[in-house]
Amino acid sequence: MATRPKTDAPSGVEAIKANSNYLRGTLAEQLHNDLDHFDESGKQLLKFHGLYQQHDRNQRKGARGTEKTHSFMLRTRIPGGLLTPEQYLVHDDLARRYANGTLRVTTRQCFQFHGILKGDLQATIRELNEALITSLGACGDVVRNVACCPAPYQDPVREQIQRVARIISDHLLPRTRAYHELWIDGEKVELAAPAEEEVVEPIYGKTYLPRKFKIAIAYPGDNCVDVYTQDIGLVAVAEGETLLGFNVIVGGGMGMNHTKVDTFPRLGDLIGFVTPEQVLQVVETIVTVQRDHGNRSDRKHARMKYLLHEWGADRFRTEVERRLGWKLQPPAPTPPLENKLHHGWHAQGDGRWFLGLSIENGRIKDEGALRLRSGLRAVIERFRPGVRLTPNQDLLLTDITQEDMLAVENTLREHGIPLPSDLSLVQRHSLACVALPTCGLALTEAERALPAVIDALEVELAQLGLADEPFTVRMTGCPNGCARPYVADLAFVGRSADAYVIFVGGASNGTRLNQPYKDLVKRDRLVEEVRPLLQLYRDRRLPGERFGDFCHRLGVETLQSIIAQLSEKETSDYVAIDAAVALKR
Ligand code: SRM
Ligand code: SF4
Repeated sequence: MATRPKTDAPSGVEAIKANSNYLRGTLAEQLHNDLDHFDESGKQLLKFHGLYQQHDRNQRKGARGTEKTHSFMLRTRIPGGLLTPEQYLVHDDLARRYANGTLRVTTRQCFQFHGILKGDLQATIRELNEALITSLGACGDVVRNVACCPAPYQDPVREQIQRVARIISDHLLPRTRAYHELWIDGEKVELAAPAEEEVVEPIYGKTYLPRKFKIAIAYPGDNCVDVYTQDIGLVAVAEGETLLGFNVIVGGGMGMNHTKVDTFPRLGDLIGFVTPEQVLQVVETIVTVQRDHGNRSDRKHARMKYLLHEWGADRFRTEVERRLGWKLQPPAPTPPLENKLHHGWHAQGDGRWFLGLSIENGRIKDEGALRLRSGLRAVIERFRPGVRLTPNQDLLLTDITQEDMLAVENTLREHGIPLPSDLSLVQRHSLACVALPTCGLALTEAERALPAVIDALEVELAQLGLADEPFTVRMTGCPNGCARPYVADLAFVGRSADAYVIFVGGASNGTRLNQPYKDLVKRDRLVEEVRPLLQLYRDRRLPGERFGDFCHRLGVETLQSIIAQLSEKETSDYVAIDAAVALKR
């Protein structure tokens, strides 16, 4: 696969950034006019402030010819997903007062509000700022929220990597005063790096980065952050309680387009090892390589993964080392990775406990008997636990004393909130992106569709005796890959009008991409199409083999031909296919 050649003409977004006077543009004027929305260049600049201009796509269908009503998605930036109880409660309050009454945990450990009206933006952001929460750089062509394993075990290595996540995130925040001028009237926010007198943006420059840029840190052996899917993935290397440093992985990314073969998901390349003292300098240097060499003319090829694809890891490493003036050490050995959910009760190691809750597709809301938002609020108001958001769209309640454990459980149950042990493994290991009705890029449903698909899968898995087999199931409403579907054991990726591509063969621990198995499958046939694969897996897997590993071992073509043979014969007699399976051992 070749990436498209660069042309010299910068994309339209580059001009908007260049002419914006460091993310100001005419946002201040537009914020106070009578319209419910911003113009095109305003829309682009708002992203850097953590805002997306949206409209309810459900309503558009019913109201052809009438003017769209605009509202805004606001994403807060929460390095490593760590929040105080007070910060959680501020989010909860604002969701009720200014947004649509829900909070959305994202796959990068942030919160999103949906449905904020233009007139309420300033008040919302100002109140977040008072709680020391920023939305600056949560979206836009900059380094986004830095993800990191959030589990609160009392372990100096975990504490250090969580600190490193915050340091990197804060260091790479845009330094323009535009955010504060616009939303907070010039007041100071403690999280922001100090403004530079001579150079407004010493790292980014006037045009920031060619595209969004993502960084995540994995704890040794724990890949809950999907470290290979990031622009920069750092895998902590430790000896006992000492953090030795990080293996550095570069050039991962998920986004693609179904019809453009020169766009593709990619896993990052391991290029070396750095010590804790070196890590910030190395990360900043990698960011500057992408700043200077990333494609600024074609936004479909502007992510750093395409630079890695074009240059190869050796040339990329050489350029990083040239800028550093010294060489990266060779990668250090690390334990095998696993995607840990951190669900259920765990002793923290300091006499207190944390409870990992499974939040279905990250949406915190009250609906029917499941009063998730009210229940979480009740627990957090009464017991004041720390709150940590996970990259699996879940939530950990931390620092709970042994005496309070039962009362916390009871409060949750009174609000109809299940504990992870009440849920099926397949539900707990599933993720869906937001998609309709708010995402402007969605081709199909995801968050609203996956629960019914999981219900049907649960029935199949129980019938097949596979209910205790953990595997990851991810659904997205388009191929951009916001729920990182291309590393899942099984994924459903939105294609067009209620039809999906089924992908199989990823690794649950995020170290291998899956492959398209079947195209254009209608939502109500997804589980039916997967059933024969699950049956084959049950009957012909190796001991301990995971579903994704099994599909990968056989390969998509073999799977397709086996399933075709089975359905032609309308029998589950495996004699004809066993030779093919045996060949793949
Ligand atoms: Fe994403 C765009 C939601 C994580 C790849 N993503 C969008 C937008 C902003 C739609 C848009 O551009 O108009 C979505 C907003 C929908 C809405 O209504 O809320 C959106 N992305 C999300 C979230 C909320 C999904 C979720 O359900 O949790 C995640 C927010 C993360 C955060 O807190 O920062 C989210 N997006 C991701 C991830 C996963 C990750 O970062 O670990 C990816 C794949 C990794 C990657 O970046 O390669 C991802 N989002 C994209 C892309 C494809 C980028 C590309 O390289 O092609 C787009 C489209 C784009 O940028 O043009 C996109
Ligand atoms: Fe929207 Fe596509 Fe991302 Fe889902 S994967 S949130 S549909 S951009």
